[in-house]
Amino acid sequence: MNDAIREELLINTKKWIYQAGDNIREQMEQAFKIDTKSNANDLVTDVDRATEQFFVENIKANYPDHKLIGEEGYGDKVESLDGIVWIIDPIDGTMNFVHQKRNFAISIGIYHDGIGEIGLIYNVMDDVLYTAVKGQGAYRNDTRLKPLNDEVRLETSIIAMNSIIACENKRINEKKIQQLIIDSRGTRSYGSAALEFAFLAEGIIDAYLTMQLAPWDFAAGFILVNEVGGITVQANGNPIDLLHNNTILTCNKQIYERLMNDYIELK
Ligand code: 2AM
Ligand code: CA
Ligand code: CA
Ligand code: CA
Repeated sequence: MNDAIREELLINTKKWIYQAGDNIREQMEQAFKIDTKSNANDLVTDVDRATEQFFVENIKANYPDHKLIGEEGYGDKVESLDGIVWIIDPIDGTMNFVHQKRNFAISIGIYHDGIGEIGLIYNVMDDVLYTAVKGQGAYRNDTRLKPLNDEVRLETSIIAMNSIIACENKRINEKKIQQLIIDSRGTRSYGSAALEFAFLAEGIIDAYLTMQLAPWDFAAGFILVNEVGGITVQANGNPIDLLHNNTILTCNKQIYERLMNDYIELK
């Protein structure tokens, strides 16, 4: 992808994200419909759907040859990462959107032949836009993010995780996760994977571990974290797969080996 195309994509995507943010804030003031998906706690609203449709319409009108994967299904059936592929989560953190009216984000990753080119995560209620362009660094609004702190140790780290993985389960050794909770400085659970990636890139947390994310949850965050020198893998250490659900560990490189060797043991 050449610089001019990348620049134009970035400008348009930022514009649409800010418009979508305005729309979401407006729709929040009115009654909106809440449905459930895979289970009673898996929520989706009319605002999720309308926001994804807004992006699909704009992208298709401007870039008819681009492909689009979106959580709510208004995109294409994408089976390969050839060409330009947009991976969109219209509202990441729908439970927060419904219950808290804050702590949710729009997440957009743009890939070219499988390479992450542009990642945008917009914290809608805080009006904070995280931006990353491959090889050009990452930003929080207009402020460039620093490379991740190379002095951090596990003992001084804040680890984000879904607390359910510390309970008895079939997938990960929960005893070692309990030890991680004890050994690290503290743990957090923000309820928006995109924001957890963004907070890692910002350096306000040091790792995020979770047992199931979909491509739209991590497509933008992966690019953002890359640009500040962080590492993102599946929890078994394999490279992430942008076409399927993944376990995810994204972290500061300084604590990667410790986390892998001492705390993360998949069953
Ligand atoms: P969502 O709000 O877009 O659904 C909550 O811990 C995080 O996990 C959110 O980013 C949420 O995204 C995501 N999430 C919720 N249910 C999920 C599922 N069944 N598979 C993968 N990710 C999920
Ligand atoms: Ca969802
Ligand atoms: Ca999501
Ligand atoms: Ca979502």
